[in-house]
Amino acid sequence: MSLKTSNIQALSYADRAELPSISSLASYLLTLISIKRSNLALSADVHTTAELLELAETIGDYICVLKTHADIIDDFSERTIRGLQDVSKRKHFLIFEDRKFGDIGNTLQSQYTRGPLRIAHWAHLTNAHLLPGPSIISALYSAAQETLTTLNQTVATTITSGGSDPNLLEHAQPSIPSTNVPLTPDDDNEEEGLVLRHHRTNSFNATATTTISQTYESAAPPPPPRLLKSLSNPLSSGDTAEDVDIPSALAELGPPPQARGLLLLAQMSSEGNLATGEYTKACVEAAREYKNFVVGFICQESLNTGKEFVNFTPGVGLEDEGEGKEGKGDGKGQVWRTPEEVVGRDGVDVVIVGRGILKAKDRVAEAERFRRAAWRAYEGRLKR
Ligand code: S5P
Repeated sequence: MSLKTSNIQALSYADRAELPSISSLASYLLTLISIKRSNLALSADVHTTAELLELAETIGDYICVLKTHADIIDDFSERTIRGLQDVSKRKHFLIFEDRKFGDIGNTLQSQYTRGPLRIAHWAHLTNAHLLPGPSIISALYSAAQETLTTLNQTVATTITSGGSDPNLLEHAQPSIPSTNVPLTPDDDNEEEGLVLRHHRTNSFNATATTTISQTYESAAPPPPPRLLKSLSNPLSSGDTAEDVDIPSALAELGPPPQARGLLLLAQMSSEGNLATGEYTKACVEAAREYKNFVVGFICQESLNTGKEFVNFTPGVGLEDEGEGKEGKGDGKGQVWRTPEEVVGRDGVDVVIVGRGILKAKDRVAEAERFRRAAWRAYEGRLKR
C-alpha cells in the first residue's frame, strides 16, 4: 500500500489549516506559510549565538520555520534562547529544535525539559524517532504540557503578619519566590517576559504578593476564517511575497498558539537509512493516535494520509548550485533533491535547507531563491 495520497495535491495550505481534526500548531503553521508564501525552513546549522541570531534576523522574513541544532552552538545560553524568541516573534516563524529524541520515556522527558538546552521551554517544534515505540510520543507530550503549565503559571502569595514587628515582613520576604517556578538567570528582566513584583507594606497586617508570569506566548485563538478565506487560493495573487499585505495579515494572525508540536522522523534523507517500509507506516499510524501533538513528519514524500499533518523534507538543494555541493550528495551520506522533486512531484509541504543557503555568498538572496523555487513547486502541484 502506498502511503501517498493523491487528493492532498489539490488542497491549499490555507484550506488544510481549517480541517476540523488539525492541531492548533499545524493550523497556525499552514496559515503562516500561506501568508508569508514561504514553505521554506532554514536549517541554521551554525556554531555561535551571534551567527544564529544574525541568520534569524536576516533570513527570518523568507522562512516559515527556523530549525536549530542547539547542541552544536558553542556558546548556547539563555541569551541564545531569548534572542531567538525575540526574532521569531518579530519575523513570524516557528522555532524547531532538531533534537531527534530516541530514548525511553523517563530519560527523554528530562532531555526535553532540563539541562542547559531546556528545549521544551523555547522550541515550538521538536522531532523524535519512533524506534523506542509510541510511548515516546506520550512522554514528550506530557513533558510539554507540564512545561507550558509551569511557564505560564501565576504565583500569588499572600502573607499576613500577625506580630507588631514591621521587620517580620522583611524576614518573610526571601521565602516568597517559589522554587518550582523556572526562574531564569535574568529573572528580574521584565522586558524579556518575566515579571516579578513584591508589594510590601509596613503596616501591622502586611500583605505581600508576588506575581510571576511568563509571557513566552499568549494563548492565541485559531486563525480567523476570513483571513484563511482570503488566502485559500494562492494562485490568484501572484507568486511573490510582495503581492500580499504580509504585515497586516501577520498582525491579524497574531502569535503562535500556546502549544508544542512533534515531528516524527518517518523517513530520512541519508543514503541507506533504515527508516523505510513498515517503519514508516508505523510512524503514520502512531501520528494518527496523537493528532493533537504530532504536527507532522520528517519525510521524503507526502505521508499526509489525513491531510492534517505537515510534511517536512530535508536534503534539498537547487539544481544549478555548485558551491558546497558534490554532485547530489555531500560525501557523508546526505542526498539532495530539488524543491520541484520533493514539493512538486512527491507532494511534501516544507523544504528544509541548510548548506544550500549557508554556503552561499549572499545568504539572503539564496534564501529568496529557495523560497521562490519551493513556492512555485507548490503552486505547480495545485494546478495539476
Ligand atoms: O533525514 C534527515 C533528517 C534531518 S532533520 N536528514 C537531514 O539532513 N536532517 C537535517 O536537515 C540535518 O540534521 C541538517 O540539519 C539538515 C540538512 O542540512 P543540509 O545542509 O544538508 O541542507
